[in-house]
Amino acid sequence: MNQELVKEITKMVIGKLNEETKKNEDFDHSRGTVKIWDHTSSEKRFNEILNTNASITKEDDGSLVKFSKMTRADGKRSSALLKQNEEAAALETAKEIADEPPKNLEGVDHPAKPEELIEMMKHTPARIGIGRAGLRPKTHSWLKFRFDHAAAVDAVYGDVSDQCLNSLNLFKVNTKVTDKEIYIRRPDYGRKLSEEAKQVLMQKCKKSPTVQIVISDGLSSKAVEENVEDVYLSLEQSLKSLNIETGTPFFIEKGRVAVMDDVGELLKPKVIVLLIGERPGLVSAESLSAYLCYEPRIGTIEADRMVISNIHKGGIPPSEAGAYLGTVVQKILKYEASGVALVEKEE
Ligand code: B12
Repeated sequence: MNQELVKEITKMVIGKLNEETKKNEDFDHSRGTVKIWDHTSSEKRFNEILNTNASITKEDDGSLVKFSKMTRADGKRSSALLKQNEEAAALETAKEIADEPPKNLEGVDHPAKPEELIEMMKHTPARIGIGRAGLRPKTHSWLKFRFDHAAAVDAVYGDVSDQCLNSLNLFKVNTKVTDKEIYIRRPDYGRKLSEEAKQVLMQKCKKSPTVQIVISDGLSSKAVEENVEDVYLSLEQSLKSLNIETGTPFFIEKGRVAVMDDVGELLKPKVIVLLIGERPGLVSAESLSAYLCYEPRIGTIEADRMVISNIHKGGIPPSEAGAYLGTVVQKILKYEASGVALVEKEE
């Protein structure tokens, strides 16, 4: 995203948050102050259904799945090209199917209460109101399910590209994990930096910064690829505008949340913000979380961490999340606490 745009959005969000803080001074705190984002991305789609499909009739043009034609310039199909093209075609077809808007009320042939069903569907991206064909799911929902499942597997097993890391000037260090299978079976290894990583961090990073930003692939490299640039740039901007100093950012490959304790022990920051890929679900495989902690050290308890989750284009918009995170850091610094301890001090 354009740097100027990130700056503008950050300014707007911080301004809005400050206004809301002022408004909230008279707020009934027994009702809680957590702001809930509108995280259902399906609303637009359902408004479209409501506007264009008031009669809710079954509409099936019966057309077959289309495969794009792929031939070499000379009209022949080499086996390598064939394989490559078939893979590309399969991916394209899968994408077409997954993106194809549903033709009727998600396949429910005779909904008893269509308005109520639409109302429910508006509130969740979950697979409700998808109908069935006899005992089985309909082809569209089955293919969409397979597509989303494959995206989740790819997100876990994929790697964050060097291009993505270079664009943010991040260098990479490792945990004690050697490969993805071990990463999945041994979360404890992902919570520890490798000996080499410790040396590199000691050489390259600023010591005792106020805020240390760390990025890790965690359980979704796709989440990092898709969102980290916007979150990172707006967070950086937000901290700058709040006059909060930051350390040297870096990327930890195959990390878990609690790896921040090792980083804290080594670099001694006041606050760590760890941007890490969330375990993918079947609604989104590209959701990023920000875990925060005041003075994380070996032995930090989970209750002292906090998380802002669901950062992606269908959830908390990445630029807004970055700006918001800056204000959370400000609060952590003010109370010198995070997690449950922060809530207790605030009361
Ligand atoms: C998996 C998961 C869990 C697992 C974690 C086990 C594991 N090893 O993975 C279990 C079942 C233990 C769990 C427990 C809880 N969870 Co949980 N969890 C998730 C989930 C589905 C994915 C998290 C993830 O991928 N993290 C990234 C990977 C790389 O992290 P990891 O290092 O492998 O595992 C660590 C984190 O998952 C972290 N963690 C997990 N949940 C929470 C919640 C909080 C508040 C914190 C600080 C940390 C934390 O603890 C793990 C061990 O260090 C998210 C949903 C989401 N959209 O993110 C909810 C989610 C993060 N959890 C949530 C909650 C509320 C909790 C609990 C407080 C529930 C409870 N009342 O007990 C506890 C707190 C646990 C803690 N560590 O303090 C909420 C947080 C809401 C918020 N913004 O504060 C989320 C967003 C779910 C939701 N939509 O409500 N959780």
